[in-house]
Amino acid sequence: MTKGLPLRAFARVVALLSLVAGIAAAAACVSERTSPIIDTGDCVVPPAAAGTTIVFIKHFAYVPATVHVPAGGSIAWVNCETDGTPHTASADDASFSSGLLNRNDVFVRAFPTPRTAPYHCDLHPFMKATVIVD
Ligand SMILES: [Cu+2]
Repeated sequence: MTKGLPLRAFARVVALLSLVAGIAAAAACVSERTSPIIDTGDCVVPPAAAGTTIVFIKHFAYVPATVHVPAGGSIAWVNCETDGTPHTASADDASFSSGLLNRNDVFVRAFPTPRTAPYHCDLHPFMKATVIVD
């Protein structure tokens, strides 16, 4: 008779644990969906940027100004200007160019081999930064 109670208690603990696990999994799922909201200016990073190194474009600057990426990795540039100012990310040697990026637009580029790639904004030539592929 006394055996039944601990078993029931155990079952209740297991049920509670799986409920907690379920809530945690659901929360992780939600946070994955909402994590694209970046606190610096509420910039939205779209799914295309998943798994990349991100460079934000904000206040007429690339952040970070010098970005390192391992060979074979990709960089995603995201325009985070709250006033909608468009920018580009254009290699000084013309090996890549994003074209016009409006707010929340993303440009993803893979960098297969080690190199140093200075780049700039076609619209604002004072905006300069560098990609270093390690
Ligand atoms: Cu610009």
